[in-house]
Amino acid sequence: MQSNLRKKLIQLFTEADGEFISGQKISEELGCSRTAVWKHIEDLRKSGYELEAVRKLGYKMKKKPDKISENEIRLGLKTKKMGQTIYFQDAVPSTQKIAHELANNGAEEGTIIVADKQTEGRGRMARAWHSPEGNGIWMSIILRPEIPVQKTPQLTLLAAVAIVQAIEEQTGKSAEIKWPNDILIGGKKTVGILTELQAEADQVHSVIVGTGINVNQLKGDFPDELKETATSLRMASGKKVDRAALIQTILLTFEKRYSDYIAHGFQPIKLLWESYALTLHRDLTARTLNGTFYGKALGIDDEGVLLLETSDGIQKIYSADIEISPS
Ligand code: BT5
Repeated sequence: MQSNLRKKLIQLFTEADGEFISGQKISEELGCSRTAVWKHIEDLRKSGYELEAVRKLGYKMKKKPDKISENEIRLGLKTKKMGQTIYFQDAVPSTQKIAHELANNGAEEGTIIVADKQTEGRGRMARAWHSPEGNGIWMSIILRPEIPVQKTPQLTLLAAVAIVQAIEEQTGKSAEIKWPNDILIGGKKTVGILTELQAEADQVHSVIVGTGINVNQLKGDFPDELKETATSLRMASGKKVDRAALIQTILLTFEKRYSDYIAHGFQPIKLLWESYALTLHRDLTARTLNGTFYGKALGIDDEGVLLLETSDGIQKIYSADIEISPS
């Protein structure tokens, strides 16, 4: 099927929101014969759409396939900038890697790279990120903020706030942020964020915010070493979540928080971040490249740096793995 006809047809069904559309109306909107409409419907069925046909009433869409594609992300996307350029692939080594290449070649701000599966998904410090097919959101967003290099870690906190808000909106589940880059539900890791830079000493060329979200996995889908520490939105909410719709919600909340940030700086993000933070006022261990520190988390400063009250005074933590002591 010509891809723009297919797009139009999916859009019609999406707008109809589960109601019937007559064959006549579809053929008028698509500008093709009723027989051609029937053929297009058959093609959609072959790609996993559940469509019901009833004489005199027409067709209705009962279910979309649980598959993400460029079209699924684009149709119904309400942003002005984020996700206006979409690179979607079924499988990639890492969306971060592709984002770096595209950013180098001048990709515009808001460009997103999404894959159904990553074969070399990565976390911080070259750790592996488990990214199986069909169940998660593995996405990188290219940003080009005009901010000093030392402020870029704030974007990790901004992304965390936007994702928590989108998760709440879409699933009704509240999630908590563990400084700096984890989102947990019920104490288990559901989302990881990896922020990388292309910059010179005094100039940021691009910031690439990678997000890995466990969406529809069940416990058995996680490898043994993650079974006790990780969870998915489906496991937490008891319901399957539409990944394309969640991507759209994330892009919209991200766009809102990002424009707050560009207009008013970090302060509004900091307030929101604190309201979702799991790490505040708790005793914790921070493992950094410069050593391990124990203390109580006092909060974050205006740059997004974690302030830890240790027995030797207040220690600024710029980057670390955090372990929260049982309260
Ligand atoms: C992170 O690193 O949490 C950042 C993860 C970012 C992944 C996204 S996916 C899209 C984009 N493309 C990429 O290649 N990466 C980004 P870190 O804080 O270092 O945590 C890594 C640790 O989390 C691992 O060592 C595991 O213990 C654990 N882990 C790995 N996969 C996981 C998963 N699917 N769910 C929960 N925990 C996981």
